[in-house]
Amino acid sequence: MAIVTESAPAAAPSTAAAQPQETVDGFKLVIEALKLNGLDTIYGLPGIPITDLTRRAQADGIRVLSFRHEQNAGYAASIAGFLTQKPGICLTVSAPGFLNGLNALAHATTNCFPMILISGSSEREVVDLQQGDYEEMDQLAVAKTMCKRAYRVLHAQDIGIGIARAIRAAVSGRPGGVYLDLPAKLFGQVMNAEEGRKSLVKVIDAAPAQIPSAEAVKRAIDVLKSAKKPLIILGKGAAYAQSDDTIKALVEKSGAPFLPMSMAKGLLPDTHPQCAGAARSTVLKDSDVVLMVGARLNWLLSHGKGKAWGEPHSKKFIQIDIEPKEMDSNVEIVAPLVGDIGSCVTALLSAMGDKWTPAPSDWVNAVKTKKEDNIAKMAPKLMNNNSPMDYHGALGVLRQIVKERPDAMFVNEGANTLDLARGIIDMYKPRKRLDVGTWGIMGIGQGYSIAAAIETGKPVLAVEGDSAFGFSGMEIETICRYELPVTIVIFNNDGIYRGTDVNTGGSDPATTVFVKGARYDKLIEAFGGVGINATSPDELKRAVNAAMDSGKPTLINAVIDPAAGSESGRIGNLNPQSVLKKK
Ligand SMILES: Cc1ncc(C[n+]2csc(CCOP(=O)(O)OP(=O)(O)O)c2C)c(N)n1
Ligand SMILES: [Mg+2]
Repeated sequence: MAIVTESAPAAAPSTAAAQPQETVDGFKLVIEALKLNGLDTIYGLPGIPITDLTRRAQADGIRVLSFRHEQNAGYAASIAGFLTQKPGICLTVSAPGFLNGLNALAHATTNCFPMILISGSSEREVVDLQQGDYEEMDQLAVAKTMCKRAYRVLHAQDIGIGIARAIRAAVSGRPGGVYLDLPAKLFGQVMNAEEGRKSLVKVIDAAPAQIPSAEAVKRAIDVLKSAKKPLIILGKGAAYAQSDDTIKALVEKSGAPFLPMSMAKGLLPDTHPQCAGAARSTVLKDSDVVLMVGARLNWLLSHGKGKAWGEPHSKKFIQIDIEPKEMDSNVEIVAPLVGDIGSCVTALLSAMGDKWTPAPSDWVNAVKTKKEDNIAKMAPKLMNNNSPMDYHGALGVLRQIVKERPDAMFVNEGANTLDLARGIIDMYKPRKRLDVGTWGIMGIGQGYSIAAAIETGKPVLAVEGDSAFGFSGMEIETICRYELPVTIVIFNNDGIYRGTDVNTGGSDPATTVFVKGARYDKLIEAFGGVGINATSPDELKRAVNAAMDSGKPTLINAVIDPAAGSESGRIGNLNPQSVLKKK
């Protein structure tokens, strides 16, 4: 550790004065604690009291990505956590910067991504007496309800332990968001350098394996054995686990159809013969035993009950999750398998042995037939060259591009733009598809794209609705500034869901429509990026290929028919309906 060396002041007692004293300050201790734990990237936005922390971190070899809004830095940190299994670090200023980052902290917690939001904060004494300090807020109290854990460090000698606790809390068990409050005064505190060095903690085995009990494994195997129509559902927890080969081996040995949740697409290729993505409603309805791997029975799976699941039924659920409280959250889980996904899948696989009878062929074939029918029905729609484009024509060419570039990262947000892209674009490798996640949140586009480029070094293709893009659009400057290989395609249909709504009560535009014929491509030109307007699938294909070949920041305005979308994409049924009939 490099240390600040200062001569003792002239007025100090005579013997001590002769010796130069090595000291270290809070800034340095924070930086060294992060580095010691392999945390080498910060996504943040400078200002009082953390500007010097960003400068000194950069000088000390930490990559500091400086954003235009903390929310986007936070989303970047959250997805960095998902991709690396290390907590993504977001750094903000006090009160308003902290609040801007808080959305991402809650998002990380909900999505089970490890992330640490580090915010500077104002003078404790003044804040606690509510005396009106600069950016005064009791941030720790506010953060507590939004994350797994929240900590504050008051003394330089506790920085090492504070950061160690934050790391452990973020990645162990079910990963999530952690808040770390660092008051302004902490950064300037000094202590003896040697003691400072000793106070740092390298976290050993931050996310310890959690082995399922033999009894739980046997119970799961017995249920799985009884299945006539087994189904495996892979969630983004399975993708996070980085146990790709083991999961593949389990799926293949079982012979069962599998359904990937959105961010688990590509864990096994969507083109795998057992993939039932194109026969989703059939497998949910008709399966008799469902093995959930790192997926939750939340709204995205209709809570495991109702029409979508073919109720009334006698389906049995086996669930692999590291969080015991996840079990029975929505329906009875007859075989809970609590542990980390790698250990649970390994245990299941070995308990299946060498003589496992694969899923019955009448079930496998029924799913296959349904899937092939659906794929055949979709195929002609994807080949149209209409101008303006519809979703299928535009996604048809993007589907081919992703197939030809399976290593590229794919970021996706919007309503129709999200739902249709998820169904149409096949993924071929794990952790390539990054999207709106558990909340269906808009605004992850540019933050995710930046982190995806930084963490993987791969080109990024981001496909975003025009509304979705707007939530983080200013970060195209960040993308240009760091010269990241990001190609953004905006599906521009002039609005939220559609661009055709009319206000029936006055002369203002309808609430869901935007300026017609907007040229988003021109925005990026302001920052030296490449802007292209694409009006047909052919043009779109040429533009995306050129952009991805060049590696230059590019924004493509893809002109989509304003009438093409439907309300809320595929989840229009969630809009509340009044008992009063619509006139
Ligand atoms: C933070 C946040 N605010 C608002 C919403 C509600 N919402 C869902 S999708 C969407 C935008 C859909 O429009 P667009 O991105 O243009 O996609 P399109 O359906 O038009 O293709 C909005 C505002 C949300 N999901 N998240
Ligand atoms: Mg739109």
